[in-house]
Amino acid sequence: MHDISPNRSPLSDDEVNLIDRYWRAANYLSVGQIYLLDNALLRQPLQREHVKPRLLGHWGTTPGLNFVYAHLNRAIRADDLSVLYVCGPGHGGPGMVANTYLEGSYSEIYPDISRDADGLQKLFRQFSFPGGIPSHAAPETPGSISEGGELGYALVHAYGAAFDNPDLIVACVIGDGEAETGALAASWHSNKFLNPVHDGAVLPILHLNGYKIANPTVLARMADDELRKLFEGYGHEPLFVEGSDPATMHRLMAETLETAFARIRAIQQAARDDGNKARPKWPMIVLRSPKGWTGPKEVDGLKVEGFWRAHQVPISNPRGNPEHLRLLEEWMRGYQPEKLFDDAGRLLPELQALAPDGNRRMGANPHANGGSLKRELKLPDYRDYAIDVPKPGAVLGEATREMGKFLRDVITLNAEQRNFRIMGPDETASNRLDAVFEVTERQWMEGIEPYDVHLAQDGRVMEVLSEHLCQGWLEGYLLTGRHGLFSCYEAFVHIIGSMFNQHAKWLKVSRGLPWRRPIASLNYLLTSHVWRQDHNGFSHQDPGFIDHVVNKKADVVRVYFPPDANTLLWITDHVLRTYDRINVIVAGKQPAPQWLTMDQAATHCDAGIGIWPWASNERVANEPDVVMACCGDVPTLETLAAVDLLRQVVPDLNIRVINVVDLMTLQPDTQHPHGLNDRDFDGMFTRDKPVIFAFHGYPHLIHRLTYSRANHERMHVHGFEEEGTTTTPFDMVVLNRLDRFHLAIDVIERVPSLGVAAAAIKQQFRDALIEHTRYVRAHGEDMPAIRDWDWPYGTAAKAGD
Ligand SMILES: Cc1ncc(C[n+]2csc(CCOP(=O)(O)OP(=O)(O)O)c2C)c(N)n1
Ligand SMILES: [Mg+2]
Repeated sequence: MHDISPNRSPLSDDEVNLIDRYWRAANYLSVGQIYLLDNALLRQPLQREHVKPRLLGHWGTTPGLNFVYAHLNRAIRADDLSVLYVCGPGHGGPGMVANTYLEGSYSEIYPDISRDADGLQKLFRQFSFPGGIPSHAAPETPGSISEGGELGYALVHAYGAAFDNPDLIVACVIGDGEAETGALAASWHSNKFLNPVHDGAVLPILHLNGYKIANPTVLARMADDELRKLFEGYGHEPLFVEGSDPATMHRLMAETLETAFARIRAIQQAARDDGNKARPKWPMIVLRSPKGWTGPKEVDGLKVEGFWRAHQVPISNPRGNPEHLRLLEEWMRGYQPEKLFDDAGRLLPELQALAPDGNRRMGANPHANGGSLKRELKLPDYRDYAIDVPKPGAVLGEATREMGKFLRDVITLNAEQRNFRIMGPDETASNRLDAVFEVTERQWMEGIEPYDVHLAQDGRVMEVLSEHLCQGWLEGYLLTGRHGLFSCYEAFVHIIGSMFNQHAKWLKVSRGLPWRRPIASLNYLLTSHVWRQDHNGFSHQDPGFIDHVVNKKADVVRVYFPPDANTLLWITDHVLRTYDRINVIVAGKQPAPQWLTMDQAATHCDAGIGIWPWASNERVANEPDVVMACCGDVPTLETLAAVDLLRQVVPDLNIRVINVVDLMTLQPDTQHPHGLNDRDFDGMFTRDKPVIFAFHGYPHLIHRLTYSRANHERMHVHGFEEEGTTTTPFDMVVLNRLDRFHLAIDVIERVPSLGVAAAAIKQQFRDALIEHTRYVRAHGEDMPAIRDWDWPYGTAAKAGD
C-alpha cells in the first residue's frame, strides 16, 4: 500500500536514470571498500589477490542508507536546505564514507583520499584495515554526530541536534532492529518536546529492511495498517515508501521526500508566522526495501538479498573460492563503474552535479562539527553566590540549592544565545535546583492545564522520565555545539552507563582529529546520593557509576566531590568552561554544615586535594600519627566528627585531615593529568603512617586509584559496603561503617603509640554505637548528639589553641 502514486512523480526518466547512477556509484564504492585492495575500478579482470585478506564490514544496511543519501541530496539542492544525516545503523559506515567521498567533503578533510583513481584505491584499502578507518560511521566520518555502533540512539541524537536550531532539518535513518531497543522506543516521544518555532525539524526515516543480524525484525513483520496506527499514536504522519524496483522506488522516494519537506515547511510556517500553538503531526518516512538490496540474490544456494544473510559480508570467500570470486566480480560490474567514473577515476560531471555545494553537503554541514559553531557560555561570577562561612561548620546550607541560583543566572545570561539546557528525569526541583524556575520553564508541547506548574512550550529545562532521552538529547545538543547539564539520581544514572561509554569513546577519538573542533563537556550532577535516600532506601543506594567512569581515558573524565556549597559553586563554574570532557559532580542536596569560605573553596578546588589545617590536630613540625582522608560531603562530615571525638579523648594525637575534591588527584600523574606525583602524594599521605580514608563510594575504587603509592598497604578505606535500607541518615553510615565512631575506632586500632589506653577508648565508641542502634530503633530518628553536632573548634588547628 503506497501513500503516493508513482504517477505523480516529480522525477523525469532522465532524472531517474541520473539518481540511479549516483546511487549505483555509492553502492559500488561501498562494496569496493568491503572487498578490494586493488583494481578499484575493475579495469582488469578481478583476481583473487585484488581482494582483501580479511573481509570486514556490513553490506546489508548500506544500499538503503545510500538510497536515502542520494535522495536527500536532491531535496537539499531543490530547496537549499540545511540537512544533517544521522545514521542509526552506523555499521553501514561504507555508505557514509562513499557518499561523503562522492560529494567531495571527504577529500577536503582527507586530501590523501583524492577524487581520482589513486584516491579511490586508497579509499578502498583504508576501510576496516589496520591503520585505516573503522567500519562504522565514526568520528572520523565527515557529517556524522552519531556512531551507531551501539544501536538505539539515532533518534534521540537527532532531536538533541534539532533543539534551538530552527533552520536545521535532521534526517534520521533508524534501523528496524535498532527500533527494538528501549532507548529508541522512548525516543519517538521526543516530538512532545520539540518546539516548531525555536527548534529545527527531525525527519525520522524508519528503515524496514526486514532483518537484523540473524532474525526478522518486529516492526518489519507488522502490517502497514498497524504501523500506521502505531506511528500516528506517537504523533507522526507516516509516509510509506515500499518496494524493490529501483526506478519505481526512486520516483516514490523523491515524491515522498518532497511531501515530507513540504509538510515540515507548512508546520513551521503555521507555528512561526501564524502563531499556531498546537503540537504538530510531524511527517516521518517508513522505507521498506530489501536488506542487501542490489547485492547477490543467492550465494552457495542460500537466499541473501532480502534476507538477514546480507547483513555483513555476503560473499565470504572470494580469495579461496573461484565461484565466489566470479560472483563478486559480477556483482560489482553490475553497477557499471565505467558509466559512473571517467578515465581518471573521477565521478562523471553530470553525477557530481547531483550533490549539493559547499556547506550544504551533508558531510560538510557545520552542525556535524559542532565545536566549529560553539559559542562560549556567558557565566556569572560564582563568588556572588557564596555562602558566608564565618567559621567552619558554623552555618548549614544546601549545596545544590546554591548551585540552582548560579544556574538560574547562567540561563538568563544565555537566554538570547539559546545554547544552554538542563536535562533531568523529573528531578530538577527535587534536586533543589528549582531557582531555575524563576527564569525559565520545563519544555512541554503537550496540553498544559491551568494548575500545572512551570510547564511551557518554550523552556530551558527538559524533564522526561527516561535517562536515555536526557543523556541522548544532551549528547546531540553538545555535539552540535551547545552546552548543558544532566542532573540525575546517583543510583539511576547507571541506566545510561553504556551511552556514557559511547560518548567517552567519541570524545577520545575526536580529540585526535584536528578538524573536529572541541565541543562543550558533558556535565553530570549526581545528587540524591547514596547517603541521603531518606524516602527510598536500598533500591536508590548505589554509588557505583563513578567506578565505571574512571575506566575511561584519563584525558576525558573528571570526577568531583565538593564537600559543601562553595566548593560546588566553584566546580560548577569550572566544568561549564571545559570542553571535550565528561565531568561528574557528586553532591548532596540536604542541609549540611558548610566548611570553606569562597576564597578557601577556590584554592582548595583549584588544587583538587589538600590538607585542611584547621581540621587537623597536627603540630606543624611533626609528622602526623595518622592521616584521616575524606572524599564526599557525608564522609567529610563524619571524618570531622571523628576528629572531634579523638581530640576529646586523645588530645595529643597528631591527626592530619586531607580532603579530596577531585578524585583523579589520587592517581599518579603518569596516569591522569590531574594526578599527584609520588613525591607530593607521599608528602601528604606520608610513606608509613596509617591512613583512614572515608569515601563516598565503594572502597575498592580508592584502592584501585592508589595501589601503586608507597603507603598503599596502610590505607584503610571506609565507604559503601552495599548495606542499605530506609533508615536515618546516621544509621546509613553506621551500617556501612563510615560513621565517626567506626572511623575513630579504626584510628585507635591502627596507631601503634596509643597502647593500653586504646582498649578503653574503643569500648567507649562501641558503646556509643550500641546506644545509637537502640535509640534509632526506638525513636525513628538520630540521637540529638548526632543531629546537633557541629564543629566546635573554629579554625584553631590544635585542641585548646
Ligand atoms: C545495542 C546493540 N545491541 C546489539 C548490537 C549488535 N548488532 C549490530 S547490527 C545489529 C542488527 C541491526 O539491525 P538493524 O537495526 O535492522 O540494522 P540493519 O538491518 O539496517 O543492518 C545488531 C543486533 C548493537 N550494535 N547494538
Ligand atoms: Mg534491519
